[in-house]
Amino acid sequence: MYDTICAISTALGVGAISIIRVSGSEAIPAVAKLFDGKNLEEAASHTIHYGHIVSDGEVIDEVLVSVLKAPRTYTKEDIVEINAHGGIATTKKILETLIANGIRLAEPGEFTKRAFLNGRIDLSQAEAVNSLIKSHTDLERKLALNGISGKISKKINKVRQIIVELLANIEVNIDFPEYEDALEITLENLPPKLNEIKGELESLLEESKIGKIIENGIRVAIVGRPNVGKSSILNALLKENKAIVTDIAGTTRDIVEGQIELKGVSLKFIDTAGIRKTDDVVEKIGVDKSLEMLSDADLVILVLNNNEKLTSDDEELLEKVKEKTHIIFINKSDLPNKLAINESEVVKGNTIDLDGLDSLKDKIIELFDLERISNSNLEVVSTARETGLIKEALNSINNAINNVSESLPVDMIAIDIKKAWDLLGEITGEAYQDELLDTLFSQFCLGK
Ligand SMILES: Nc1nc2c(ncn2[C@@H]2O[C@H](COP(=O)(O)OP(=O)(O)O)[C@@H](O)[C@H]2O)c(=O)[nH]1
Ligand SMILES: [Mg+2]
Repeated sequence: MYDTICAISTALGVGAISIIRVSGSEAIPAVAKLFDGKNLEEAASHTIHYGHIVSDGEVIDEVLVSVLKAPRTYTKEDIVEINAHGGIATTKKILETLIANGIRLAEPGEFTKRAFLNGRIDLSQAEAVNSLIKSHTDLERKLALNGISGKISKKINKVRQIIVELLANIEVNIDFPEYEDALEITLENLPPKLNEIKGELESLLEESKIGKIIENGIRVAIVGRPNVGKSSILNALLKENKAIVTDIAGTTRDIVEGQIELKGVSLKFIDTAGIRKTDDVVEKIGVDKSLEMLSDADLVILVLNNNEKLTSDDEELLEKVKEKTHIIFINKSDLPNKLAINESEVVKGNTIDLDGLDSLKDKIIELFDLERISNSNLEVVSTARETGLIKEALNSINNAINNVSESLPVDMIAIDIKKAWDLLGEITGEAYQDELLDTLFSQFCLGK
């Protein structure tokens, strides 16, 4: 059905082994022509063979070749995988030889795209494959694996099933009014059914917050006036000297970042330049950048100095962080207290004897409910595409509910219900547009 494609499936660099993957009806004969071992065209499926890749009489490498025949393969097509010595030169040479022999270089994600188009996995599962490859934390890995196994698709399909049964009933009422066994859908019995669907969608969205946090991690901006100890706090949290610490105000001018895991969730800390009113052009750029980081962050840690009176810069910052999820950290608790503020929720500590840093982490765990996240079964929607579609479906169901209260005819109300059904179908790829596939798979690695 499709042409035969090839790509390097392992990362291109110095390593023990590289795998060059070929998929399509020409995969086996094409590699057989270049292989001096067993005649691959006669090899049984799911077998592996020792030999050399030879081109124009020249041995290119000593290899192991796997033969995987359709349909029990990743793409549901014939697949040949050449296990070559790693490194750039050999790997590229084998790929070039395949291309010279008429096999087309695959596009990013094209193998997985074929797995989808040939019906082996749905779109939600395909997306999870990409998430798995890109995962950094163990929770991300588990979340993605649940997606690949189809557990998320199953949840979506369950809601679609409820919707389609309702739609079928409405259709029967309209098309066969004389058919008396079918439950008549009326403005009276529609609301409970619509509310059931609404509830299912809302709980998918609620759970997806867990998925979003695991996939994206939490961006934490550490902000405050110069010299309050922001960089010292970053270093203490990361347990390394990443940011430069001096007693000269304005030392941090660029953004310094570092990542740790808390309850399995990735926290990205961003140390920022001290925020204060300044006429220095360069410092001003740093300050503006800090303000930008403050507004983009999922969490803001505002650092104050225990050893100084509150300044007008501090007061402005206290006002600014109110719009954000934030923690106030009063640093330099080892020095005499001169600071007076009437905020109830603060964490106090210092970076000299690392006091208060555990309380700071506990506060983050509490604010983002990380305990619940790390104990979740991780069978949740996580990608922005899927979440967006569920939100749209929920809007349609809410429209339908409004239309019931305005006593619109049932067949009019059915239009929105059908729309929700279609939107959920886009998640699994029941319905899709070519551009969607192009954008989605272009985010994949080459060779996957
Ligand atoms: N006594 C005391 N000094 C600190 C503490 N944290 C940082 N400092 C000092 O305060 C100065 C400014 O620290 P730095 O981390 O560069 O502050 P930043 O400008 O907010 O990034 C440095 O001399 C640090 O050694 C602390 O908890 N106690
Ligand atoms: Mg600093």
